[in-house]
Amino acid sequence: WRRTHYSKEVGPAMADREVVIMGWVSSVRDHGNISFIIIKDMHGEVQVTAKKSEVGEQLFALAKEVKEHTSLGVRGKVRPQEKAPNGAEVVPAEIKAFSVAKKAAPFMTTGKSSPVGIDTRLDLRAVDLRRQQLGSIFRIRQTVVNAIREFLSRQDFIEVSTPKMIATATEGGAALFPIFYYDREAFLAQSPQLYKEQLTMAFESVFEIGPIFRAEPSRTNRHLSEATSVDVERAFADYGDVMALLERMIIHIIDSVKDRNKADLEFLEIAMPALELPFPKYSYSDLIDKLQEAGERIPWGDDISPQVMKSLQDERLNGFYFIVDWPTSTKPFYVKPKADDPKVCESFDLMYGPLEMSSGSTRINRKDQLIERMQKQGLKPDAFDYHLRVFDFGVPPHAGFGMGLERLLMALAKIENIRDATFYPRDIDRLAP
Ligand code: ATP
Ligand code: AMO
Repeated sequence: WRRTHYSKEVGPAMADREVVIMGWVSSVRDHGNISFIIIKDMHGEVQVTAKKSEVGEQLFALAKEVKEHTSLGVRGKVRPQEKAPNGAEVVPAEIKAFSVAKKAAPFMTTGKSSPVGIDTRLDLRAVDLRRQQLGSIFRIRQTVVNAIREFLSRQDFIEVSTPKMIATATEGGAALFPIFYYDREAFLAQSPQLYKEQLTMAFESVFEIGPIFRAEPSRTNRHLSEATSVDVERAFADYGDVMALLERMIIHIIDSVKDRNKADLEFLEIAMPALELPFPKYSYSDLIDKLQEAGERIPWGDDISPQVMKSLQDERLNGFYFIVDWPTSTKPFYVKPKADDPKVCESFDLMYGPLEMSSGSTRINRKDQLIERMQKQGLKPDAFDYHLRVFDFGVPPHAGFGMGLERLLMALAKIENIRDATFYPRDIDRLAP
């Protein structure tokens, strides 16, 4: 027994051919003397039609016993059938159940939305992931990841892997997960920041797609304790250069999804946003003025939360846009203050509506300035000796950004809860499955 065909290959053109298909049962419709079994495989669906008068008592009895989620193989003949997916069905000659579903799943895996809460689904995530909606979301994710790799590789970026077990914090505010590292305390990396910066010395242009770990105590729909970050860093560039790179990368991603995920977009009933370059840019200070005019009591120097952004009813703020030139005090120590106005720094956030997608900046590349910024932020330069020592050997001027892959997927696929943009979400309440 070997699979001879996938569901998508079973069409009217295959009439009278014998096939062996394999997959899992997504639905069974029993109409007395005829039973329809819909089998799903990685490419789609195929209908197996067992009519008592055609297949004989024994096989018919077996077909009637098949339960949703059972994984099975069917050998049979293809017959054109307008009412079936792809316009053909398989009349079974033999059915082999590889693994019988023991009981009904606590939720449906057909249909667009699930009637049960997300926690019930996540408790049985692998079954939940059989839903077509999530199938579409993760096929879009696949395109996004491939498009990023293509786009950056074409411009001679080197894909790197940096340590996830590290000795010191990099992202000020975001809390660390401590771990045991032999006889010492260590941490899970909040971002590849310092390593990607160092690697510009050797390779000039680098990127990484990998996990970041953040002990986020809040229960929100946009934070994960383990997220996937797309980190990009480039030598001899400033924040203007990497903003231009980031927006072209977003365009390439969107074009790729439009091109490669037509059926998924149709199923999800969504369209990719229409974009024009360059994306709008608003300075932090201008936005604070606007927010204050709109009645928000937000002082200059505070971070801007999505809740606050929602109070700005400005349609130019619906799609992608940059907020640039943040107060130096709101950003980590490695971000370069502006030479003519050091209260603000050469930094940006890429937003999609009220949601932050990415942040980036021009970095400090002089050792004395970096030490000074560490001290101002209450960090001990000694703890960063492993990092600071490379600055004696010609670290180039450089700039980069980090983009949350799940955040981007939320925006593009219109996902309400970030947990559905990742396979096995981690949050303050969830460490399993
Ligand atoms: P019911 O239980 O609704 O009275 P039935 O026992 O009379 O149905 P059929 O009329 O053969 O059985 O088919 C039941 C349903 O399945 C009908 O809605 C019919 O349109 C549909 N149907 C019949 N044959 C096929 C087929 N080969 N592929 C898909 N759908 C089919
Ligand atoms: P920042 O801390 O802004 O910047 O993170 C970059 C992007 O990562 C995503 N992100 C998250 N997504 C889901 N859950 C989380 N808990 C989470 N935390 C962050 C967001 C965010 O915009 N080193 C800098 C980047 C740089 O300057 O290159 C950094 O980490 O989309």
